This record gives sequence, structure tokens and C-alpha cells, in this order.
Amino acid sequence: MSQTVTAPRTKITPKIARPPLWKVILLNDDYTPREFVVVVLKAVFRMSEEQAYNVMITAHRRGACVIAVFAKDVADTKAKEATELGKSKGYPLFFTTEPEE
Ligand code: TYC
Repeated sequence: MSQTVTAPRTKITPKIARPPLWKVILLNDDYTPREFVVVVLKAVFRMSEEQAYNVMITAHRRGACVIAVFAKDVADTKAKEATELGKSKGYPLFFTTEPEE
């Protein structure tokens, strides 16, 4: 019993698919205190005081600010965690996610 093994003539380069990235977006509201927004940004997104202040003030002035990009599950988890922190204090603070183009 003989078998012929033919080596492929073209080399196949495996493509490693990168997970699609999702943006976490902070939305402005009229009720959450500025200092509390800064506390949440530092706690959940590991920002410095300065980074957190700049993101907060951008959302405050423009209505929204992109915080960071993550794999979808990480983005969803962080947005939920940050929104829950606001909710636990009775604030309407809201974080959302959307796919990066
Ligand atoms: N606009 C809020 C205030 O004046 C502060 C704030 C900033 C709230 C950013 C949410 O995403 C936000 N107290």
C-alpha cells in the first residue's frame, strides 16, 4: 500500500484576526457632580487626575467624549461598571459603547 504525499506549492500564511475594537463613550448630563465623574473615570478606566478631568470637561462642554477603545466584552463591562457606580449614588451618569470604524 503506497501513498503519495504532495507538499503544497504555495505557502499559506495564517491571518490572525484582531478582535474588533469598541469605543467607550461618556455622555454629559446636568446632575452628576464633576468631581464624581472624575472619581469614576480614575477608578474604572485607571486614568490620572489630569486625564480624568480633561475627559470629564470635554464631555461637559461637547456632550460626549470617547474615553478609550477595548475588545467588545471589556468595553461593555467597563461601561456597565461605570454606569452602575453613578446609579448607586442616584446619578444619571451614563457610559455607552459603539464599534470603532
Ligand atoms: N454636567 C455636569 C455638571 O455640570 C458634570 C458632568 C460632566 C456630568 C461630564 C457628566 O459626562 C459628564 N455637574
